[in-house]
Amino acid sequence: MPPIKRTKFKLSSDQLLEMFYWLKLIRAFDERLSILVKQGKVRSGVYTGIGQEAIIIGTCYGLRPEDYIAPLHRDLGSFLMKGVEPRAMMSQMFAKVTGLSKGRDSALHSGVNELGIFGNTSMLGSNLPVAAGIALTYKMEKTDNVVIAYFGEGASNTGDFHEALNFAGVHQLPVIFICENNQYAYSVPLEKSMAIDDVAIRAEGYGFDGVAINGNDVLAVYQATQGALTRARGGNGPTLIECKTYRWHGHSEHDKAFYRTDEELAMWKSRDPIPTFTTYLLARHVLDDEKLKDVETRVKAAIDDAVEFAMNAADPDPTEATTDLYA
Ligand SMILES: Cc1ncc(C[n+]2csc(CCOP(=O)(O)OP(=O)(O)O)c2C)c(N)n1
Repeated sequence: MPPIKRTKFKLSSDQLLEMFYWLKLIRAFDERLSILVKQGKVRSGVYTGIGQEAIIIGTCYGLRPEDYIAPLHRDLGSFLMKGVEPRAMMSQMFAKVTGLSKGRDSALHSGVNELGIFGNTSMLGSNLPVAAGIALTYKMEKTDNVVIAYFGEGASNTGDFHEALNFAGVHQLPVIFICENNQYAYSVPLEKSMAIDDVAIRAEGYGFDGVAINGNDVLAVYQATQGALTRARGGNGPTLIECKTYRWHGHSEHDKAFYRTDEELAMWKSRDPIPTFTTYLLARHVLDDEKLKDVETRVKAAIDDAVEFAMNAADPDPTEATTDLYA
């Protein structure tokens, strides 16, 4: 088969390789974090998204700097794709002065306004009305920027979720709701928290489209997101995309996840987004052994550098604990 010039998704070989780099980088970032937690070196609570990375690549790839994202605790990779350097992100996990919040929070609640990243709070689902609010601003300012808001299937049972979708539907706002349906809300399996199979159908109740897709397929997520972006930028309102996926680790790194079976985990590991995308790229001659090695070398260098930098960075100065506060 000759090398492809462009896929049906209008992605060039270089762009596909770039997506592959992000996929490998985000997996490596979380895997290293998990090891650092076990070594007792990280001060933050750590919530990895290992197994769910395709959602981040497919939704963040090609976003504009002006587009806002409202990520979840599990979406550290979206910070990287939106432009946060691995050094700063790792420093954040080490609560160092070089981190996003200069060592002031538990790593999960930082945002970066200049990069279009809204810092989430611990109240799950509460980022969604804020995302709708940012989208309202974009509509009022008559820009064609878009907001991408992430939430778990657990959060889709909160009032905030329903208020946000209703408001976005009524006002036809440029927001894309991305459900990371990883089958469990902490230890609660899907069937014990919802009487329906698909979160996606909830969109219909608010007057816009919802679609359920394979969240472990980078290009399926990308394709669905591109359609939603086109609609949102064209003034045609919100979309809900439910990405079916699975988190390989516990809810957090301190959760051993005894509530699920080894067989279930093994089944989902067989749907790992990395080999799926690797096979696709190899079969189309976008990737070969040399390029694969190059990506892996660059990823390892970036993570090693970030860890080294963060570990050697300064702790926050206690006398500055109240600077940057405002009321
Ligand atoms: C409003 C709210 N209720 C309860 C909690 C406690 N809590 C923390 S994580 C979690 C599970 C979240 O599951 P889900 O929304 O599916 O996201 P996931 O962690 O699976 O990505 C819960 C219930 C919370 N943080 N916020």
